[in-house]
Amino acid sequence: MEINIQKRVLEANETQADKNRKFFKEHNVFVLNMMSSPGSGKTQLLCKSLKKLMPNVRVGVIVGDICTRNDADRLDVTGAKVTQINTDRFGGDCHLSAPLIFASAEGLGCSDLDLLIVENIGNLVCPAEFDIGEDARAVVLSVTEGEDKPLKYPLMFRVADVAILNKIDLLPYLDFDAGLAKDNMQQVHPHLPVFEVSARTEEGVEPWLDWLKIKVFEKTGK
Ligand SMILES: Nc1nc2c(ncn2[C@@H]2O[C@H](COP(=O)(O)OP(=O)(O)O)[C@@H](O)[C@H]2O)c(=O)[nH]1
Ligand SMILES: [Mg+2]
Repeated sequence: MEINIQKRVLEANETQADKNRKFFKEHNVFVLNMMSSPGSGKTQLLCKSLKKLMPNVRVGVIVGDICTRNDADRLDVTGAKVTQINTDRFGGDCHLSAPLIFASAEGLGCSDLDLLIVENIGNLVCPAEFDIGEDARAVVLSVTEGEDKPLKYPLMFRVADVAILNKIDLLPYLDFDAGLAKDNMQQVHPHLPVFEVSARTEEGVEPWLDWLKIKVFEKTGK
């Protein structure tokens, strides 16, 4: 007898994700799920973004890694409410699941937030399969990863609502073709908005934050 465990795991996750959506709606908070490979610059981009958003936009962050609270420590200095999830206790899961997000969001407290950002575990594969009840998904690709990654890992780019091409300050030193990377993203997801940024120099960060602020306003009216 064949037991489809993968299907059951995803169904259980989906049930909790629906509860999360209700919880986030009740608290009138917009939830962004940020995903990428390890090292593409999620935490760095968040550090820069939060400094610009706060205190006008009240932001909380749930950050996931298998081990360490390094990223929470980096994000703490922004003044945002931050909580770290480590999955090594749960077998080192490579993604954040809806039940984990619910427990963390309840612990963090959402009633005083406008925006909750989830920095997912670095991985271009599994996080794309797990709905956490978010309002939008952002994928970050950095210019050192290769233009072909959207074609190799299409689901991540298909489920994304926005893409960020990070580390553009390094373009002069690389053969990376930013136009081709963007074309590849839009080949798997037509009309996907793509923002070219450098979390190091902050070039392009404002247009990306304008996109985000509009999304927060559209849901919360704040
Ligand atoms: N040159 C450059 N380096 C960056 C940029 N963004 C992040 N980094 C560096 O890339 C490395 C990984 O960044 P991190 O934020 O930890 O990535 P994460 O694993 O996706 O959270 C760190 O050494 C950052 O300083 C950028 O825009 N330009
Ligand atoms: Mg990080």
